Amino acid sequence: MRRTLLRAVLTTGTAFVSLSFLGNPLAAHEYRVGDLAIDHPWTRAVGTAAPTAAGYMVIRNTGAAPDRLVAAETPRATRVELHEMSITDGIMRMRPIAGGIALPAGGEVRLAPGGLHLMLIGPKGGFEQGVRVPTTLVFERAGRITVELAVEAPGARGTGPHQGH
Ligand SMILES: [Cu+2]
Repeated sequence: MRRTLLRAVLTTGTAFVSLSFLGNPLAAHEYRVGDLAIDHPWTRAVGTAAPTAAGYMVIRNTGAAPDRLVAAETPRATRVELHEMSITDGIMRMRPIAGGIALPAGGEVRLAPGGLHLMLIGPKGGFEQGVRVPTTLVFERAGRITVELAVEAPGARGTGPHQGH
């Protein structure tokens, strides 16, 4: 009886893992490290000649202390910078954020098109829609975690705040 139950649990676990890899790349995926929850990291498909690609996600700090995203890296790009977009004299520009991206205690920070983002400089080999790009995030307090950026369509704008939950 107990053995059967254990087998059922194991089978269910295996099925879940398989689905998360074979399933819709648009499906939400979430990671936790320390007090941080990282929701649906994603990027857009780019060709092999693309000079850059951008990474987006929502980071929730469920803890009582502020944290900070200080760096990111991936084997699939030459380097990763943390960028913000701003409109100066009617022109949209992006620039590296000095000191990283602040994550206030109890707050939610959205990296999204038109705002904060990871800038992957020199993506290697292009990103094909449907694959995933492993990317390591480095936080001041919570430490490091490797997430997978889901590669979405070239024109993807991202999902709404709670779509897919
Ligand atoms: Cu940028």
